[in-house]
Amino acid sequence: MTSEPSASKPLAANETIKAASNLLRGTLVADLHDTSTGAISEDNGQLTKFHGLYLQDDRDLRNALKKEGKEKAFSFMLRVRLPGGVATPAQWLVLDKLAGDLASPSLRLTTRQTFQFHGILKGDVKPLIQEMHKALLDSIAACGDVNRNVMAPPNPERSAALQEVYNHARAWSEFALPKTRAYHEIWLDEELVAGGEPEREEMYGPTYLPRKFKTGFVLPPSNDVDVYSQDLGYIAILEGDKLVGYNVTVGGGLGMSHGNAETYPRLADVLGFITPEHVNVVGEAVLSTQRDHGDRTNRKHARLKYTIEDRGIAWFKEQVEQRSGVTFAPARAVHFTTIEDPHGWHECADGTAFYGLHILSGRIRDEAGWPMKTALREIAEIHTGDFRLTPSQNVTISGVSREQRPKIEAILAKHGLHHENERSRLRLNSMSCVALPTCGLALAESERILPQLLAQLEPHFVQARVESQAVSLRVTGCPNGCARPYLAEIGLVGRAPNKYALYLGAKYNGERLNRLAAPSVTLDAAVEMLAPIIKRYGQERLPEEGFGDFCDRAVLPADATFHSVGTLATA
Ligand code: SRM
Ligand code: SF4
Repeated sequence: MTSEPSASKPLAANETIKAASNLLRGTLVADLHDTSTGAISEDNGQLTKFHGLYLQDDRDLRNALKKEGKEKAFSFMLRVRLPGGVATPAQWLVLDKLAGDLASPSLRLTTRQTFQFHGILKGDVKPLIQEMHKALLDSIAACGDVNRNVMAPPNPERSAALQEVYNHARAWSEFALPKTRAYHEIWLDEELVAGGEPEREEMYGPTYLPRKFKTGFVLPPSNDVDVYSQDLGYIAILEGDKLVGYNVTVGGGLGMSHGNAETYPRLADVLGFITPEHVNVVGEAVLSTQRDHGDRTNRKHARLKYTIEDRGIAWFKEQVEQRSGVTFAPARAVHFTTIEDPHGWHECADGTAFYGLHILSGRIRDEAGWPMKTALREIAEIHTGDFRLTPSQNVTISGVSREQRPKIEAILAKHGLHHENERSRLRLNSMSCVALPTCGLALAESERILPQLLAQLEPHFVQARVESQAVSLRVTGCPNGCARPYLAEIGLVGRAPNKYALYLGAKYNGERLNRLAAPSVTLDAAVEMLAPIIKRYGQERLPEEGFGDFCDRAVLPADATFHSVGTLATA
C-alpha cells in the first residue's frame, strides 16, 4: 500500500504529517480556536489543503506590517470542488453572497473550472463552509495529495456523447474522493461516531498520494482541458455520434523550478483504448500504482510524470493492466483543432442555448464601468438553467430557453457587458494565474499585469493583419505553471519582479510544449522581442499556419529545447 522510498533517503516531511494526522484531522480544531493569531501551524497548514484551504497572507502589506512589528495579514483561500465546473443559479447566488460577506469580495474562476475565494479570515472559514454545505457545495479534496477537481468539457447538453463524458467525469470524481470524515467533523460539526467501525481509506491508504493528482476528460476536436497536461486523461472516442470509449493518457504535468533541470513540464503518454465501463477501474489502477511507487522522499520528484519517466511507460502500463484486469486496445486516432472556449450564443441538441462569456483571468468583481459581479448575480436571479466554468477561466450561461435569451441579453446590455466577447483573439485565448498579492509562491505579477501586456501586444497583431488569428497567451508569476504557460504559443513565466522567462512555439491545440526563447526579460523587452516576430508572422506564415507553429519552424533556433538557455536572435 505504501511507496518504496529508497532506503537511504528519508521520507518528505509531508509524509510524516499525513501519517500522524489521523486521516487529515491533525490539531486543526485547536488551531481554529486559537484567537491569538490569524494563522494556523505549518503542519495543520499542510492538512487544510486536503480540505480545499490554503493559508495565505496579503503580500502587498507584508513590508509595512513587518516594519510596524505586526503579524502578517493572514487569511485563507478556499477552492470549491466542482467536477466539470457546473453550478446552479442558487449555488451561484450563495457563492456571490459569501464572497461579499466573508471573503475578498471578488470570485475567482480557476484554470481547472472551479471557484476560489480569497481573503477569508480564520474565524470566517467555518461559517463560509457551512453556508456552502447548505447549497450542496464543498471543498473536499480540491487541493492536497489526492485526485483534484476533475475537468470535463463544460457544455454537456451540446450532444448526448458530451453528456456521457460529463457523467463519467463526475462518477470518477465521486469514486476517487477520500473517505475520511475529517472535513465533516471539523467544519460541519458532525459528531464523532463512538464505537463505530474504524475509518479506512481503502483506495488511498493513510498517507494518501505522494503528491497532487489531476484528471481531465476531453472530447475532440476540442482540447479545452489540455488533456496532455493531466496526470490522468480520458480522450473520448466516438463512432458516428456514439461514445465507444476513451484513449487513456498518463503522466502529464507542468510544474518545474527555475534552475533545477531535474524538474520539467511533461506531456502525457497514451496508454491505449478502453471501453467506457472501465473508466473507474483503470483510473483506480493508475492512482494506486502512483500511490505505491511515486517518490515519497522528494516532493519535487513526486508527481506521476517522474514515476513514469523513471520506470518507463511499458512498466507502468503493465502495472495498470495487472491491477485493473483490463487490457488496453491500441489507441484510436484523435484530432484536436482548438482549445478556445465557445463564446457568444450556441444552440444545443436539447433545444436550449448557452452563452459563453469571456472573463479576463477569471476574475469576477465590480469595477467602475465593468460591474461583472452584479450582472452575473442578476442573471443568476432569473436564470433557470445553470452555469458552467470553463478550463480557460471563462463562464457559460447554459440551458437557456428561447424566452429567457432576451432577458439575459438585456441584463448584459444594461451593464455595458454585451461586447465582452468582441475582443481580440489574443485576449480571448489568454490566461493568467492569480500570483500577487495572494499567492505565496509568486515571484512576479501575473493577473495584475495581463491587461497591460495585452494592450501592448494587441496593436502588433493588428499592424501585421493577423488579429483574427487565435493565438494563445498565458502568463504565470512563477514556474509552477498554474495557467499552463508551457502549452501556450506565447508563455511568460515569472522569475523575479518584472522578470519573465519567455517561451514560444507550442502547438495551439495543446499537443506540443513551447521552448525557451529568452530566460529573463522584462515585460517591455518581451514585447520588443515579440513585435518583429509578429510582423514576420504576418508576412511569412504558411497557409493556416498557427503562431506557435511559425515560431517553431521559422523563429526558434533548432537547438532551443525546453531546457535551453540563451536568448533568441531576433534580428
Ligand atoms: Fe496551481 C500551487 C493557484 C492550477 C501547478 N496553485 C498553487 C497555489 C495553491 C500556491 C501554493 O501552493 O501556495 C496557488 C494559489 C494562488 C492563489 O492565491 O489563489 C495556485 N493553480 C492555481 C489556480 C487558482 C490558478 C488560476 O489562476 O486559475 C489554479 C487552480 C486550479 C484548480 O481549480 O484546482 C491552478 N496549478 C494549476 C495548474 C493547471 C492545471 O492543473 O490544469 C498547474 C499545472 C499543472 C500541474 O499540476 O502540473 C498547477 N500549482 C501548481 C504547482 C506545481 C506542481 C508541480 O508538480 O510542481 C504548485 C506548487 C506545488 O504544488 O508545490 C501550485
Ligand atoms: Fe502562484 Fe506560481 Fe501558481 Fe501563479 S503559477 S498561482 S505564482 S504558484
